[in-house]
Amino acid sequence: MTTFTIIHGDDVDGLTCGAFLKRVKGGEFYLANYDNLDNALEKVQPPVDTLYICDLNIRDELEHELVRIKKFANINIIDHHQMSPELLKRLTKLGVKIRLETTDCAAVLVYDTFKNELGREARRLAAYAAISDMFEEGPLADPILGKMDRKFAQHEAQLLTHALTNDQSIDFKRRVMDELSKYNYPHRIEGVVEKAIQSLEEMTRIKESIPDNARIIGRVALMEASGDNSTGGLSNLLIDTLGVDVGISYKANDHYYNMSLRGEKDLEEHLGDISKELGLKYDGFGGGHQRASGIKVPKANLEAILDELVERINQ
Ligand SMILES: [Mn+2]
Repeated sequence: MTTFTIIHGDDVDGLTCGAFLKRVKGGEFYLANYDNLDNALEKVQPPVDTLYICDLNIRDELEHELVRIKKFANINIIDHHQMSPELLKRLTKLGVKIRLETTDCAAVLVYDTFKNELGREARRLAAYAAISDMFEEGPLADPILGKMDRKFAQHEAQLLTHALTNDQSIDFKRRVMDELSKYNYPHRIEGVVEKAIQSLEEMTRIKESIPDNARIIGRVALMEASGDNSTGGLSNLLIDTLGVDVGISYKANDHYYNMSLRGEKDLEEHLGDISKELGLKYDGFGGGHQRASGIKVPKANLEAILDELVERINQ
């Protein structure tokens, strides 16, 4: 069997999916993100006969690649991002095996799928992913965390979260995935503690820069991310620092802007749905969860989509 696995390589949830699949399936791993999933899928060629895709938003535009791959490989999708119901139906009919539950993080779903092979120790890693992805209340995550030393798990999880915020290099992400696949403790993975502290310091500096650089319009704050700063992190800090309901940050990348939207805990609007709709309307794409989503649009459309997002959320 030749297995190829594509995971969301940017965060703890995705890397934990990779760590689990490395243990139970082995094979080759591609650490992708929402932006380059199309490139990742193009890499899947014979003799690969089994493909796993985890923690990545499967968009309608990727369907043709899955149709191509299905001719020579079994496809398994384990995910917690919303997929359009029509696409879900078509892929299922094509024979793609899909486990999609939006109530838990992806690594908890992978854990649940392979728990017999993974063993009890894997629960600890599943907990890190749930904590880091903020899916602790998930119906599968909740009983896992219920028997755990909660603070111990939380601290280990957030060391990983912050270390990955600080270092998004492919070498570091692969190392984290490999060490997690050996069930190592995050604080024992070389560099994790130091990188986590650097990330806290960086977050502090960003918070200090927000009052002079953000625009507040009603319930929304907007700010451009600079340097290597992640847009998701900045959006959270906009809410944290300014007390708005929604933080939106954006960053130029070639001919596009990548945007991250984050919402406060009790937000009623569904940012993933709004992102999907407006992403398409402005010649890009978007999607995600209720309180955390992303959009990619051509550079020229930034102001227009920001205006409409602000208007939509403030209406
Ligand atoms: Mn996730």
